Amino acid sequence: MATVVLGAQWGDEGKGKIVDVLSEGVPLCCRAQGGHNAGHTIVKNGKTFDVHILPSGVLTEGCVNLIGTGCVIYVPGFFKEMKMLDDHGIDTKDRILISDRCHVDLDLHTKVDGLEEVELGKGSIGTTGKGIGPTYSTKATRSGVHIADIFNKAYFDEKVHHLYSGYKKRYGDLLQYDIEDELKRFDEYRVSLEPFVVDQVPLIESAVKGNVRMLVEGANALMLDIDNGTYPYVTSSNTGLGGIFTGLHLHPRKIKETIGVVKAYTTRVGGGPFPSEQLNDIGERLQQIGREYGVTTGRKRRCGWLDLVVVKFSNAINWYDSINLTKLDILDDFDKVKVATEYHYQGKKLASFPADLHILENMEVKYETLPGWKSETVGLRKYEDLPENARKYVEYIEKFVGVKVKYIGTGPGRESMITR
Ligand code: 2SA
Ligand code: GDP
Ligand code: MG
Repeated sequence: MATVVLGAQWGDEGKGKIVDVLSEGVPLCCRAQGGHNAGHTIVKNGKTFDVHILPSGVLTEGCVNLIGTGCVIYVPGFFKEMKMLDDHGIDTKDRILISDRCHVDLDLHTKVDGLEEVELGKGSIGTTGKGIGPTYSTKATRSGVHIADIFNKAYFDEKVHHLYSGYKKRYGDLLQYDIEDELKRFDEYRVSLEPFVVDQVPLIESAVKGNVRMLVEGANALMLDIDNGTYPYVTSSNTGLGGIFTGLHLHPRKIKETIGVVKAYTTRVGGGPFPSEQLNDIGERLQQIGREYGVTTGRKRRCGWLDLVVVKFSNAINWYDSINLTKLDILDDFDKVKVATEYHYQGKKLASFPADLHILENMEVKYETLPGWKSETVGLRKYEDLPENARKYVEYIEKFVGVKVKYIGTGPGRESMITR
């Protein structure tokens, strides 16, 4: 039976932390989509670990971690993370698996990511620059390379040459890319990658049939979903529940629960609509107190009040059984806290989060104001110990979204968590 952890906003809700906590005693932790654009921070025994492509169950002894078929993988980045863990004395032997159907994110894709962003000019997406969009694009146009191809040198080299010549036609000298250098590196990866690569189909099939407990870690978040997010300001994979089934082929009835991770306020990194963004002192304070910087790029994250229209929308797609409300402690010092509850356009309340960017830009956001709690919640582990107004905030969210807030984060460390 699987527990699925999904981001409910624009990412960086704190999925890494809850996955780390829940992975204790779980034999298999999987990623189903995304690449090394993701940045999941785990704080364990006072040490901070940032993982990008590796699932966040990687610090848990005995937990096998699978990078599933729906993921794209930048091989040098994978080895960099493995080295980081090794440097910290984390034993990953026989605990890391890569599906042979994952697509390979090449340096070529990274270069193209940069060029595409330049082409978009003012309308650029604000990608992480990690080649994610181009890799999923070449997968969809059937010109990409997947992990299995690496092990057939002639075929792999030919496919990369084919990709390169296509891009060269488009970008000419702007594409500063050394194909021989990249192919040479893959001659080494052909050997070093081999022990990690598996056929995921029988693996998942036997795990499902054997009732093996599984934890699935969503990367990015629902509002960045290629189909349901704020298109085109999204990432290039299905970050919602749907991506789990294509990226991992789990049996839908074997999903025990879906946990939506919701930050107690909202952040977004990169371009695109953000209705509850606070381009003022409030936004600055959230950014600073919450230390809101991108884990992959170091960019400052945009900040605003919790947007419950967004959370309700993401719940309508992901069907959360419970919510993990994170970073409640970051609001400790605010006199009052606001939550966005309605969007109005041309005098009418909108029924849901709109697809139309023009409406998103021109609509009015209505807020509910709740009293702050003005006392420290950092490290609290019991719900009863939360100040009354903090509990009211939690219960307001619960009622509005119609989903139980089962876990509440009160600090970055795995121990700073209330479970109800
Ligand atoms: P991409 O690189 O093609 O996936 O970018 C497309 C959009 O998706 C956003 N995106 C993210 N948003 C939040 N967090 C992400 N991971 C890093 C983190 C981000 C970072 O954990 O902090 O370090 O900047 C992530 N990855 C992709 C991206 O900002 C674009 O809006
Ligand atoms: P992810 O991409 O969803 O895994 O989230 P990130 O790791 O990118 O960003 C979340 C940040 O918040 C990390 O630095 C976490 O250590 C931190 N964090 C997670 N939960 C809490 C919490 O409850 N309180 C505080 N103060 N920090 C938290
Ligand atoms: Mg992140």
